[in-house]
Amino acid sequence: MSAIILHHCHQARSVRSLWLLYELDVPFTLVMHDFGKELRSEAYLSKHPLGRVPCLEIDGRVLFETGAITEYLCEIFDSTLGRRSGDPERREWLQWLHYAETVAVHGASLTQQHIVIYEDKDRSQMVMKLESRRLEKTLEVLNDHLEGREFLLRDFSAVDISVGYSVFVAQHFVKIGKFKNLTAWMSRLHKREGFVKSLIPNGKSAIYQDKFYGNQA
Ligand SMILES: N[C@@H](CCC(=O)N[C@@H](CS)C(=O)NCC(=O)O)C(=O)O
Repeated sequence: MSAIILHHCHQARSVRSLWLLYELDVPFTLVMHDFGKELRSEAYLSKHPLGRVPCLEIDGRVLFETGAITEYLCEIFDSTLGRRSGDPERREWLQWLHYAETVAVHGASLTQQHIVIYEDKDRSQMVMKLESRRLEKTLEVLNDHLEGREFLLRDFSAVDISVGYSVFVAQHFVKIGKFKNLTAWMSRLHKREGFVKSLIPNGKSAIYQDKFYGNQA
């Protein structure tokens, strides 16, 4: 196995890959980037053509997309955090792995509206309202699923990492206090050393410095 390099921005989706690498307890090199122009450098674009994170260098090749990185890492390290083909939870593991992006796209849209767009006049009240509602609905589904459960599947797995990061972002835009199962699950996740370590700033600025509840219906 060749060296593993993870390209990461503080609080970005690459938290998922970082947290997973910590949980897998494998050696890797962390390359931190600022969220912004640094990702558009020629050097970085030669690795990730869209200039996004995460981007994983492994086996001398580049792999991007958090879902693919999660599947690949669980597979090559034969980890119990994954659910291999034949495992009764394989189907659900894949479902929640991809559901993490369903939650994340609403968070990304709200991040764009509240944080990336600087001028109030350029923001859309309609988009903010719609996206907040749609995000809240995705959280309600998780809250229902977590009734009577400690984790999304029979025990802690990589999908708790993937979805957990999405909910970390979501809570900057939606109050999650009313979702009792979800908040209890998030508290359990925050007790994991890998999650705590993956949220350490490491010299780069945070994307989420505020809560933005103002535009909820
Ligand atoms: N579906 C992709 C999304 C990657 C993505 O959009 N990452 C964001 C950070 S959360 C990014 O790098 N944005 C920088 C930009 O768009 O300039 C994944 O899961 O890896």
